[in-house]
Amino acid sequence: MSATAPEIESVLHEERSFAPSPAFAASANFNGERLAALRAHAAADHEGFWAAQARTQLCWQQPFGQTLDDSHAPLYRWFGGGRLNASVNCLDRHLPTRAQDTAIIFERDDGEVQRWTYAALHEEVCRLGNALRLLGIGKGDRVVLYLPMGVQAVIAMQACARIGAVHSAVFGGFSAESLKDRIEDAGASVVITADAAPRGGKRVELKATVDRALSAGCGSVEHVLVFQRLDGCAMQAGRDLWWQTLVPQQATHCEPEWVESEHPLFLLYTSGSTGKPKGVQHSTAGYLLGATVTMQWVFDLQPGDVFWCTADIGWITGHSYVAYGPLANAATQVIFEGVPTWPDGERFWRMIAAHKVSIFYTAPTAIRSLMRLGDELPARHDLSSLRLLGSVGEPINPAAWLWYQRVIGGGRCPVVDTWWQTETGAIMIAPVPGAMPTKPGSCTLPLPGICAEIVDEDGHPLSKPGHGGLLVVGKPWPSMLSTIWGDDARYCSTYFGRFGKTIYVAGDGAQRDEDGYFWILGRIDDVLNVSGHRLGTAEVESALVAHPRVTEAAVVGRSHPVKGEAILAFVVVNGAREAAIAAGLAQELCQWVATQLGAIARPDEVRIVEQLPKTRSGKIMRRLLRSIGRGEAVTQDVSTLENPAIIEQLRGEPAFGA
Ligand code: 6R9
Repeated sequence: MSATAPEIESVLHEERSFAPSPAFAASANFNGERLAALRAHAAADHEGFWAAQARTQLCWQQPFGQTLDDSHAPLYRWFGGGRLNASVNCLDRHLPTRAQDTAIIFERDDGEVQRWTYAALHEEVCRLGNALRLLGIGKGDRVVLYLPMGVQAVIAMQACARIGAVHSAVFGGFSAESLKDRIEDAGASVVITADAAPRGGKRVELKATVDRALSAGCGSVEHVLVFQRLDGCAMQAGRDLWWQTLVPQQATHCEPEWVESEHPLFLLYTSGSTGKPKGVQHSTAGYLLGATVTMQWVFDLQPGDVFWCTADIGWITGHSYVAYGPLANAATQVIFEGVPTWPDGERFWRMIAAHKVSIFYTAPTAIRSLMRLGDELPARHDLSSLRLLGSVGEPINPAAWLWYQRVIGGGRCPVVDTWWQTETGAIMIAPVPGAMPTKPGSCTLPLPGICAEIVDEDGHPLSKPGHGGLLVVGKPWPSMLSTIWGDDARYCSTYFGRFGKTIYVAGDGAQRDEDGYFWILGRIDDVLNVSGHRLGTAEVESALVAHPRVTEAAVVGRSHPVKGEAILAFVVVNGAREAAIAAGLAQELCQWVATQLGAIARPDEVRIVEQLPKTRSGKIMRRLLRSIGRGEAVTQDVSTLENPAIIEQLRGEPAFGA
């Protein structure tokens, strides 16, 4: 593996560093000293550290005996002998002191606001738990959730956890075909859905999609429970039941099912670099521990905070930082049904002001799309309740980070860039904000008890700053996936097949700077090799979006007879697209990147397009772009594409640029 070209280091090594403001640091959960003590404990005694966290942060029906069983590594087993219930940890344990505290402030698409106390949430979870038991669901049975973003999704997850059932949430934007594959792989006996959902003023059909999935297979499904959110839908007698009929009839006491630590809490399907989506399986104890402690470490959660994570419940971020983490900590959180740009681009800012949100966690794609609307929109709202901002899901370019910090955070809120994955269960590399400086574009340092490292192609640690390599985790951690549902062999080969059974390979490239801070370069398959130089697509994209005319960019490699790989960039510009093309902006951008990063990074081609192809979770579909760039047929599953019509434009444009 060659070192990163020296020209690139200047951009990767952002010079700017932001210490927490004295006001933030003064009242933060962690100062430098406390964090150092935590790190020292974890470094000296990895298992003892996690055992202490598990004892103090979770409530157990039966304490665990063995902290970590590694006798079947990499099938690690945490907290053996212990028994607990996730829903008791998220609800019951708060009732003696916090029953009337607000758990959820739910804002619907149309602006209506509902408030749920911990007592009310507990009641509804118990009722639904009893309803599911009535339908024959018990410990270990799988329940697929195909629900809109909302309180019912959280209630459904908590109810499954309460009775020991394994939920598997499928994002509402997935097609009937994708839904069917997931239901079948999980062998689910019940599907919980809604008739339809409003989103950005439009209507999203859900039950009709479930009907199509079930008519194509899914023999395991016995019942479909339907929450009526809008005006109803067709129901199949004997199979389909209304939530509003069945659930209110149930008792508000529901005896929790005490489960072993490793009992699966949920499955979440995620796409890998090959083949069909994998059912990532998470445990009850270890997963819940990760979601619980990271709320305190990374989000500095404190009494009185109003936390808002904008992720949909269909993604891992919506599991750890909507359904479990905030509730396990007795927090008050905002849940939003709609989209950031409807009815206008002020929706997020208006909501932060209205609900006095103090901790806000969103994705770079949302930040960039709101940034392009201008500073005046957020300026119209009182954002002074904010004290911390978070980012997740993809590398955040320094320009977006700085805008977020300055315009949304008013310069006083730390920005925590959080690196983690569906598989890791909880945040892994991120600042502990009161205790250390942040740098725009860096997720900073691994959290205590997380042994993230960077290694070369042979697995040797890369200790020198500025050398790109593979991001790995050298020791197991509690919230790691237990396995891939029904496929231990695939689990072992996907994550532990490269450097032996103790090294988890994340699939991302990264490098460290002089302070040891981590800079994520993107997925390994997104790292380009141009003339023997390693170039992260993120670096080139960051350079492109630093140009005043560019609002978004996606970079892919395509094979080149001399250089090995050449760079193809797709960009979205502000202002009229046609005029930009006519004015030669594509050529200008090629030169711009060369100036910013060095000649080696000069794109061979820049295509100015109206939109980038994205999944509904906002991730750019790079594999699709690569196929297009190479002129190959599009063979990828495009069912999650938000804007399928864009393919023609991406493919059909004549070449511009150098
Ligand atoms: C939580 C989540 C995981 C992949 C991961 C990486 C990218 C996530 C990031 C980031 C740079 C960050 N990613 N957070 N890259 N900086 N702060 O998004 O899980 O959907 O499984 O995606 O997302 O490439 O490998 P998931």
